[in-house]
Amino acid sequence: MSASELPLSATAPRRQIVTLQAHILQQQALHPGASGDFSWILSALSISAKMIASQVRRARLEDVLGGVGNQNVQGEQQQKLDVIANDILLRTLSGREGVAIVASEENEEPVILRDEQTGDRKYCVLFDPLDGSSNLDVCGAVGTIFSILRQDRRSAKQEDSLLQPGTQQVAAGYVLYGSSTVFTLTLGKGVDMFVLDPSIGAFVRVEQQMRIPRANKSYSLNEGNRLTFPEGYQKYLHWAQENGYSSRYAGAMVGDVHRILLQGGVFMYPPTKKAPNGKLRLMYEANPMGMIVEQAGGKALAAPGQRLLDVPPTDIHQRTPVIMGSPDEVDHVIRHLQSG
Ligand code: AHM
Ligand code: MG
Repeated sequence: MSASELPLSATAPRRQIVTLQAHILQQQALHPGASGDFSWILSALSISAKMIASQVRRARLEDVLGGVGNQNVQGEQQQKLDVIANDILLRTLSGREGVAIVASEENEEPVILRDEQTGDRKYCVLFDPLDGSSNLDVCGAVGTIFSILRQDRRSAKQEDSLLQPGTQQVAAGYVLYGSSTVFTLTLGKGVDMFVLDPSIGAFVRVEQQMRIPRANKSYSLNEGNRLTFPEGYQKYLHWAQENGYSSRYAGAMVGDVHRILLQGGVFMYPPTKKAPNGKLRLMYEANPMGMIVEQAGGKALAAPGQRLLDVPPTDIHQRTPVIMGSPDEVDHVIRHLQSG
């Protein structure tokens, strides 16, 4: 049978099958001098994601839902799976030579893994092990968020090396444990998305160089706090409701920002009476998600004229207001804040 006689499906070019592992090796090949340290860190994050996904799926069967009875450093109730996910990430990352420091939303102090002051500069990995964990008890979306910085040897204390603005991130990403497990990654040159194929145990690339829609009439914030938002946000909500906007809020930033990346809209966590600086954490949530959104062509701000990635960190657990998403939708919010 000649090629012209084959059915179209047998000859038409199909999308290549590229796993996350292959993608990481392809990226490493673009840097011929690379030691491979960075690739090993990404592979630790991918293994952690598979382990956490499996724990999340089995949570009710294994009776690991609910709180552990402790509060974390943020004064919030720790869920059992917060602790399990944190432990998985600490254990996989601590085995990687390239990691100098890890910092977690769940730990008061960063963990210094390697203290050498000579040799190659290593990396710092910051993460929120299980974002939105209160959704677990109701099978709602939860996720892991991570940010990778280069160690800054000029800092007097090792842990001060973590206090770099979001513009210094060399990579960031999130894993969404939803109806499928999604791994979204930026290495500073666009955003790629992978979905876990449970039958082969590998993340397979489903999107390359993603672009966020320019606009979509959809906003995402906890409207229950509306009466304590600064006036500009209230004006925005009034305007949005008069103009036919929809409201969507998952209660997990990973779920909300994932939807906005694919369908457009704006995600916000404004200052409130209870949380005057906002609730979300700059280093573990705002910066990595902000980098993803910007790399996909969106905008990420803390306030009018204040790009999130430029906010100078003074404390690894500091909080910030967040406005991120489609460029036109973020502009609408900012316009109202400026007039507020
Ligand atoms: P967590 O990291 O302790 O789970 O909290 C962060 C989460 C975000 O994912 C989500 O957007 C927000 O907190 C929800 O908070 P609220 O219940 O105040 O709307
Ligand atoms: Mg969180």
